[in-house]
Amino acid sequence: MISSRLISKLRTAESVAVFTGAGISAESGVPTFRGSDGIWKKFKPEELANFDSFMRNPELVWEWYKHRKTIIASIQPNPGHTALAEMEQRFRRFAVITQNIDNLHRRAGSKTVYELHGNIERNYCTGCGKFFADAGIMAGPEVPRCTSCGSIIRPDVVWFGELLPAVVWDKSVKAAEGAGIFLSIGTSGVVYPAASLPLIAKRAGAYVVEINLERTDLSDTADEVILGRSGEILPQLVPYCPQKPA
Ligand code: BV8
Ligand code: ZN
Repeated sequence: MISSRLISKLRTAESVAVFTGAGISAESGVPTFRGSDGIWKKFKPEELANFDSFMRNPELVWEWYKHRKTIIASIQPNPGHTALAEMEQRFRRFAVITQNIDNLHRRAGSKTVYELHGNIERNYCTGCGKFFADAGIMAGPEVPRCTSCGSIIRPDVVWFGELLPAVVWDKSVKAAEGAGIFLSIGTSGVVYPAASLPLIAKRAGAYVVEINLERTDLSDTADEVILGRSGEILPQLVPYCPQKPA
């Protein structure tokens, strides 16, 4: 049930920023990090998603990323991703800021997508920075090496202890600060600095709405919390958005 307050905000907003986490991709079949099906449950983030562990045990980390690449290559965006792509057409300014590395927002048709934590479909050499597409990586040896300099190749994702891409972060903060409505969708809000974006939006005057299966650390910041599946809730918002400009 969409509140009358949110309906009136959707009807009049000039700009919308959407912040997504693993939960929006759960209905596509991508396991979340901390939910009951969470992938972190089997491993601790420190063991897998940080540079030192990677250089110490590239076999284990590559096994995990190849497993995830295989899952992501076999799935489709869900109605939650598609609804956001449709909503982007209805507002003057609309940005998706995602923590996800699964590329599903772009595959659903979203144009302005800020990937805070990188993209699992990209890989680069730890020695010379050369980029490598997945095909060669998946078919090659357990730990892929650069064809130019022989160094180990890594996934183009942001690991714990690594800085987020500066330009992407700046654009995400600006989108949060300029938003009339800020939607926080499918995230437990425990990973920083990403999880500071809802508060940044709120302080700048946005109407903050959390859409999540359960309450989280962000719930108290939100003006409104809608509990449920994003794949069911987001399509319900589309009819209340401004009509597509002629
Ligand atoms: C940095 C890429 C600075 C890799 C990821 C102590 C306190 C505060 C911060 C820190 C601290 N110690 C360390 C830090 C910093 C650290 C951090 O925040 N740690 C946390 C764990 C405490 N952050 C960093 O290291 C960041 N860098 O700070 O650098 C710096 C400064 C100077 C010098 C050097 C560095 C980098 C963090 C990036 C880590 N990389 N991913 C990969 O994916 O393999 S994080 C990873 O977690 C993913 O990106 C994921 O998206 C993200 C957050 O998780 P969520 O998306 O929220 O997923 P989760 O499963 O947790 O929640 C899903 C939610 O969806 C649940 O609530 C569930 O109920 C809901 N849900 C499920 N299904 C549905 C649903 N909702 C709706 N519908 C459904 N169907
Ligand atoms: Zn190289």
